[in-house]
Parts: sequence; structure tokens; C-alpha cells
Amino acid sequence: MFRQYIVLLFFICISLSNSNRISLVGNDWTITDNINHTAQGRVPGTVHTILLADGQIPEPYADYNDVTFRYLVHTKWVFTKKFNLTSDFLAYNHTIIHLEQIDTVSNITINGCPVGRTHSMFIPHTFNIENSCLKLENTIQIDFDSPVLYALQESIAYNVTVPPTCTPDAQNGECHVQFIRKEPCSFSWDWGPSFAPIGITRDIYLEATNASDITIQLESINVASYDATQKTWRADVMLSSNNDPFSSTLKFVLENTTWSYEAVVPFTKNVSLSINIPDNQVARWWPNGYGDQRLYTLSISNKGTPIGSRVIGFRTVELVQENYGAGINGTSFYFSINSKPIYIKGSNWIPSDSFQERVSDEKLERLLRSGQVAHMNMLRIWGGGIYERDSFYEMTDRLGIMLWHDFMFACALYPVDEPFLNRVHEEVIHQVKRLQSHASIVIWAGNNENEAAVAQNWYGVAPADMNRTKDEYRKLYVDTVMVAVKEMDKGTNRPFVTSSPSNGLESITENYIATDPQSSLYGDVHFYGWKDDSWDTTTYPISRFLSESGIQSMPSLDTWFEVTKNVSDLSFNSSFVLHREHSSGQTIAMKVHIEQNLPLPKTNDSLNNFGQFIYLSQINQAMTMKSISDFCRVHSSKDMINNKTSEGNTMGLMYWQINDIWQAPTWSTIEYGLKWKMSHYYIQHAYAPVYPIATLTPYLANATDENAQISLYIINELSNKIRGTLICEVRSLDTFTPRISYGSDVSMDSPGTQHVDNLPYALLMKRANCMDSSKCLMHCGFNYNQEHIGQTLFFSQPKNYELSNPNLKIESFKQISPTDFNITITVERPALFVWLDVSANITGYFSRNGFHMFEPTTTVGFHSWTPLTDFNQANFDLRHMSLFDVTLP
Ligand code: BMA
Repeated sequence: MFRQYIVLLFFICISLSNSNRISLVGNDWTITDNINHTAQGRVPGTVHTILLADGQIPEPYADYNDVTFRYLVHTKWVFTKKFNLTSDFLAYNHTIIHLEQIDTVSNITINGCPVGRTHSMFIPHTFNIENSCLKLENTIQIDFDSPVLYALQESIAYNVTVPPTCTPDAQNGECHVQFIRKEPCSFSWDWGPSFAPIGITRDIYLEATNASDITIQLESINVASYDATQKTWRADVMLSSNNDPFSSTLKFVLENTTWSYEAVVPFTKNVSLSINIPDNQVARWWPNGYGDQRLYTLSISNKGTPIGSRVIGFRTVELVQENYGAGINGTSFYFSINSKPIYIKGSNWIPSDSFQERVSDEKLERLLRSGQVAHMNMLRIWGGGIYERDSFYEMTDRLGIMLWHDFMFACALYPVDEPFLNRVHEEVIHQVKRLQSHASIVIWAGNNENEAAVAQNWYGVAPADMNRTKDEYRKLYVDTVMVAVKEMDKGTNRPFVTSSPSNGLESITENYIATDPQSSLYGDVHFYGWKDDSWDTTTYPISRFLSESGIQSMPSLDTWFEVTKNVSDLSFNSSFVLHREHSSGQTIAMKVHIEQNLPLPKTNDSLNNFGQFIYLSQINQAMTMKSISDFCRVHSSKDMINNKTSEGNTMGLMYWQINDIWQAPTWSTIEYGLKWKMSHYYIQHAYAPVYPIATLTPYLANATDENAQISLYIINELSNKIRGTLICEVRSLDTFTPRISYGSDVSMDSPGTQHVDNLPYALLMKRANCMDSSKCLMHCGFNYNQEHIGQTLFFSQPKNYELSNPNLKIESFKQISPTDFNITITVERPALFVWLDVSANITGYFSRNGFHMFEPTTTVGFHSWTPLTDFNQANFDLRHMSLFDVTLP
């Protein structure tokens, strides 16, 4: 039912605008900097991609081109296009130009008439064009400012310094990015280059109407809240018209249900109304792993003429932050979807390319499906990137990947003058309106790490300026961003936090800047432990929710060869590799971690040596990710809250980061070209819905330590009962026969964590005749409901094990369907970290990888993203290795 609407002003017959649209997209734009380059090219496009297509510059991602071609964005650019209009088009009396996205600061003229100025890539721009300016033959001219110089000028014009003024040297970046509403990481980041693109990046068109036409636009639909008593969903609908006041009879239809509703709506500027949809008409939308993702189209029409529609889903979202009761400090921080507490398994998402016009929907889909098949239920759209295109959110709705959506502010203080705040207000209103129909977006967050930056004074603000800095923080994120979000997103179905990390409600009680926004007893935490041994979880905080954590690794040799043909560039410490390492100290840290845990390459062949380092860095990252995930999952249960420290009940991990923006050493688990790193396979395993965990306490205890114990747990997220047997074997690497084996029946009637047993370590090792922990390890297998999942626990760092040649061989490689292949592998003795790889031309993923073999033969699947006909094994270039290979000279 509608909320009550009173008077109907007057009825007029609405002809839904007979408009005329002329697209300005095309290959016939001319761009020039009036100095070095003039080229013809395609819009949507940017300076770099147009010059590349025209053969004037090489691939910007290759070699040192990120710095060589920096001059391209230090200057002004002019984009022009000639276009014709018909006399019919010119007969309309009102014409606009619409730019869905322009990057960023520009001045637009048509036939010399001023049309408008743009300052933000985060809002679309619509400008009126004077009728007298248009002719049969026209020229549009867009004069772009250099984003780099614009940011500099704005920073100079601003009355105080806003830190950080520049990026760290290692990033080869640009300065003052907070002064321009443009993808923050386009000025460089600690995993990405600085290209600061200039151009028209989405649709651009002219549209003509007659001023007397009445148009009704659907602005947004939001499934705002659920009334459990009435059993109805409240959907908030926003409409607008250019020509009110008037009234209209609108019909709302929820397609594929019997529900529809008709009502007379009086229009006076924007119209907001709420409709109630009975729960019995719809099925719920569930996150990946918890049920189906049912989506419905809600269509609105006016006397049979469609106005618009949105695809919506029905789910409730609660961010539960409640006290635990006497003796336990802090509050919980977890998502409850449709009243079901959900442990979050996810990652952080960054832009997939510096040039969005070369990111295909297919690429986005493959990345998101790589998350979905790795059992992820949430991604965080990180605040240093972009608001993604519409199709991205359609995919996350469909795949059940919930989104934690930051607004685009990251790792900086920001200006707060009126024009800037007005731009931010407009941006937030626009983005929330555009995106709020999507069931997958379950939380908004004001910024990335800026509460922590203020609270912990990351940028060395003088004490005298601290109060002003705090006030400015609140002015931007509370009075501007939050107020705008709440103006648009009115229900209870999408919580808002001002920052990530924050202490949630506790941050609010501390006036939005908590003393320690990284407290492990409240809200979410970002933690990077690269200074310690990252395999050792005792170095991690036990937080309520870990929204960032991870470690770097190197991408594959295939990926390096995409950006350099110079083999001398390919070594761990080459100037080229170090040039691509944007976080100083991380290459050394990677090396230190590898040395702590793994054998070092012995080969003198430098390329082979680098290939092995890459493999080791990926093992290091994979083992780190597994450690972090296991640690969070073990502590997820409320029963694991430590009475002394109040820590525990970790209800999610979103590791840093799933995707890459270019080819470089980074924290990603998927390479730029979509190849999964070993860590992605480990995450897929560690995020399994039913999962055995084995831990040794103290970490890597001595075999004779009488106090040491092995704890065994089963985590179950399935709502059906599980019945199974957990068999754990103490093994050595010289034989397939286990030394001793321990079995336990497990039965779980509901989701949760079952602590299966504690095994006395010294006794176990004695019985296994394993007096040196580096001679043995434990391998467990959990068989339940016809499924099997394994788990390996090292008793010592892998570098301490004596490795002998397992004679790893590919026994057979068969195609079983257009997209799927089976590979049979044999070994003569146990093998650690078995790694399979295929040619760079084949994109897809193995059913597992980086695994250990404790049996003579095993079969691994390979799934190709595209169907492959004329299968030829040679084209695959199937490669394999295990840890033993690193020990070879
Ligand atoms: C966090 C993120 C990013 C950064 C990452 C790795 O702080 O929010 O800013 O890229 O760590 O350093």
C-alpha cells in the first residue's frame, strides 16, 4: 500500500517523451595535446588507450612505461568530434548532453558555445545545450585539464596543507590526489601504477525533447526493510519528472509473481513513495553457500507505457553489535542475513585495470566467479578505487557475493571546503541511488582507514591542528557522507559504518573517532603481520572481524613475460622487479619469510632461480592465507571467547586482496591475467563450508614437549546434519604408509564448530617413533556425507624436512567435456606443494593446486573458462613441480 497521498492536483495525459537520442560514442574522435601527439580514436577511451591503438605509444603496462609516459597526463588534452544532426532533431526545443562518466576535469563546448564544466569522475554529467548552438554540422570539443596539475593547483589554492601531500617514493606516484574526485589509486598505490588517465570513460550522447513533453524517470528502488509482524517488505521507490505538478496512475508489477499494485501518484519534483510487498509472494535472496539468489524484476508503468524497472532481491541485513554479558568486554560485530548469522569469507576488491575501458564484463565475471567457487560470500569494494559499472553489481547479485561498499576515500585527509563537500554530497546521492536496488550490497562504509589515520595521527598533524582535523573528519564522513546515505537509503536493511576499520557503534560513542579504531574487541580490524613469521598465528590479533590482512607474492613467470622481454629483468632483486614493488620493504619481507620457512633455490640458472623464488613466494603467501583463515575460523565461535582478554568470536575474514590492477608483486591471490596464484587455491580450500582444522600449540613445539597438544576441530556451515569420520595420520615423507593413525566419529546436527579432540603431542610423536618433529607431519582426512576434505599440519618448517625425489609425473591428461579436463599424476614417494601450471593462453583453474601427495596417484581437474575444441595437449604446455625441485642444483 502507498503511504497516504492527499490531493491530486490535476490529471493530464502523459505522453512518455518522444525523445531523440544521438550517440557520440565512436572511433572518430580526435585527441591532441597540441605538443607531441594528435590521434584519432575511440570514445569511450582515454589518452593512453587511444594513443596505444593508434600506434603512438607502446603498451603502457610494459617495461618502465608507467614512468616513461608520465608526461601524457602532465598536460592539457583536447578531445573533438564532428557530428551531424537532422532537421528533425533540431526541431526539438530542448537538448541535453549526457556523459555517464568523464575522467575528470574538463570544459565542454559545442560549436564554440559553453556547455559545462566537469570535476568528478564519480557522478554523471547532464548539461543543457542552447538551441541556437546546434546546427546540421557540429563540433564538440572537450578540453581536459591535467588531473595532476589540477590537484596541485587545488592544493595550493586551499588555505592549509592536507596530508599526505604525495605518495611514498616507492610508488612512483603523483601528489595531492585527495583534491580531485577521481579514482584515488590512479595516482598510484602500494600495489599499482600511476597513470592518472584522462578521457571519456562511459557512454556519451545528446538527447532532444520538447519542453511540453512530460517525462517520468525511475530514479531508484530499494528494498528498505522487512516488517516481521505484517510479513511485508517495504520497497522505497523514487521517481522524478521534468514537468510537474501533475498526477499519474502508475502500475507496479513484480514479475513472475501474482503481485501488482496500482495507484495515483501526484508529482511535485522528486516523488518518494513506499510500497509494501507481501512476503508470501517472494523467496529470499541468500549469500553464496546459504541458498539461492532469487531475484525479481519490479516494473513500473504508466497506462501501459513502461517507465522503468529494477532487479531486486529480498533479504534482511543486520550488523549485530551487542554486549556479551558480564565479564566480557566489547561487542560482537557480525552480519546476520535473513536472521541467520553468517561467518564472512571474503576478500578486498580493487580496480581490475588502470584503464577501465579495457576491462571486459567477461573479465569481471571470471574474477567474481573465481571468488564464488572459492566459497566467498563477501567482497569489499575498497575505498581507494572506483564505484564499479552496473553489470558488476548485477553479477554479484546473481553470484550471491555480498558487498561491503566503501565510498571512495582512502588513506588521506581530505579538503572540506564547500565546493568539495557539495561534490561529495552529489556523488553519494548519485551512487546510492544508482546502486541501492542491488541485494548484494549489504553495508556502506564512509572511507578506508581514515578514522585510524586521524586517531593514530598517521600523517604527523601538529597537536595544535588536531581538533580541527578531527572536526573536519566528522564534517566529511558524518555530516556529509553519512547524512547523504541516510537521506537516500532509509530502511533498516543496509547498515552504515563511517570507516573501515572502525569500532562500529563504539566509534560513534567516541564521537566517530575512537581512541583505537583497531581494537580487537569492537568492529573490524586491518592487520598486516609481515614483520613477524606470518605462518605463526600467535602473531595475529584475535579480532571480532578481520576486514584486511594478507601478504605479498610474486606473479608467475608467464605474467612477467607479458611486461618484459628482457630476461635480465627477471630476478628477485632486479631493478625492474623492484620498480614494480610499490611497497618498500615487502620484497625483503617476502625473502625473509621464505628463508624462515622454505628451502632456498640452489640453481645457478637465473631464470630458473627466479621461477623457483616465485613458486616459493606463492607457497609463502598460500600458507600465510591458510594460517590467517584457519585462525579466524577457529575463533569464530562465541565459545572461543577468552574470559581473560574478551577476545574471540571472529565472524569474518576479508583478506587483502583478490585481484590485481597490473603485473607486479602484490597481495593479490589472482594475477592480472586471471591466473590463480597458489594462495587462491589455498583460500578455496580454507573457505570450504565443512572444514577440519588441526593446530599444534605451542606453534612448532618440540617433539618431546609434554605440554604441547594438537587440537582438532570441525567447522560446519551447512544447515543439514553431517555425519563423518576424521582420520588423522602421523606421516613421514619417505613412505606412503602412515606411522600411526587416529580416528574419531563426528556428528553435527547444526552449523557451528566442534572441538573434536586434543591429542597429547609428545605421546603421539613417541608412538609414531618420531623424536624429531622435522621427520613427521600430520595429515587428516574428514569423510562426511559422501564428501572428503583433507588437512595437513606441519610439525616443523618445510625447509627442515629431508626431501627426496618423488618422481612426479603426469600419467594422463584427458578432456572430459568442452571445458573440463582430468589430469592423473603419479609419484613414487610423498611430495609437498605439488604445483601445476598451464600455458598463459589457456585461462581457467585446477580443481586443486599446491597440494601434498601422500598417495602414489591422484587426479586433478582443470576447468577452462572457455570451451576448447581441437584439444591438443601440447598447446596446454602443462607444467609441474614440487618442493623437491627447489633443492636441485
Ligand atoms: C591497506 C589497504 C590498502 C593497501 C593495503 C596493503 O591498508 O587499505 O590501502 O593497499 O593495506 O598495504
